[in-house]
Amino acid sequence: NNEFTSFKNLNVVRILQDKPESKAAFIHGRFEGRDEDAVVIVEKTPFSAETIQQVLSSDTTLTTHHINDIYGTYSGYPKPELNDIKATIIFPATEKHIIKYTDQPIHAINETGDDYKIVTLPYLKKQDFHIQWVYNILEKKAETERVLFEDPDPKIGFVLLPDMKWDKKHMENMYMLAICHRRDVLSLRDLTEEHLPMLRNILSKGLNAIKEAYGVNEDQVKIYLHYQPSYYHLHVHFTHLKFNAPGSSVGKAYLLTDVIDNIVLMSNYYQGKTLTFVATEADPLYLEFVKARKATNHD
Ligand code: M7G
Repeated sequence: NNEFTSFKNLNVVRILQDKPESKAAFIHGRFEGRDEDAVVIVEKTPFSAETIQQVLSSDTTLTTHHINDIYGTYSGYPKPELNDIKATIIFPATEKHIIKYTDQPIHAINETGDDYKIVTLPYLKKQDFHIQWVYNILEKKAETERVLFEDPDPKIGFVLLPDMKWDKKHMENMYMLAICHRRDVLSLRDLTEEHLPMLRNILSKGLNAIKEAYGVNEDQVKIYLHYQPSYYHLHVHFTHLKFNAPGSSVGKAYLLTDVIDNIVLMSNYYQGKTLTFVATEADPLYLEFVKARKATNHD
């Protein structure tokens, strides 16, 4: 069983990353009596219109840090139920998960179309990327009640549901995920004009569903693909424009509208284009590139 009701018996092995700016911590832990590793992510949740009034009430006690003229700073202790955190538990976690969440030096890699064929694709083929969770969603074995919209067409259809990064409480961090039904598209690199109907379908029906359900207008949604993704089954991220989601930055996020335009102009654009991605030093794909670059330098 991998559902937990508390952090009872969790021993912290190592803090993988502590990110004060996003008020989050990433922990490698082990549950007593269990052999496998766990990755635990804890984040302080944002304020919302409903909770702010309760936080700013007589139930919140204050202790003073400093007072100088008209300026005062305090620590505040609201009622425990207002101090909720968002916790993500990955259990059992693989070595890859631990690497993914460990703070490390990062490097940019310029992957040409040939690099993809010679280095990346062979590496992907020998990996197990743990996309069972994706198939569980597509086959309605998990998160069924969370699905917001589905187009069941096997060629151009997709499932739209909240990303696990979103708590669904705060519209301004809205984060939805569209997962296509096709299983033969690994990533952005595979896309050609053959996929245009699917991409346009995801764009228009995804935006519609989000507008209807959450009242977020299409000009307030950022829609993009990641390269490299963590999971090699094509999916599209829909986030609130105001939200600086992790991984929404240049060098990782490719706007869906740009992707469609580029393919319209040139069907094999993404097979030829040099794509720059950022990898951590311990990422096995980064190590494959180091090896490959060394080999060509010695030729
Ligand atoms: P990605 O671009 O492959 O990788 O996106 P990233 O994690 O580097 O962004 C995969 C997306 O799927 C991420 O935004 C994850 O938060 C999300 N995700 C991962 N898992 C395992 C789940 C899950 O089990 N359920 C849902 N709903 N989302 C998930």
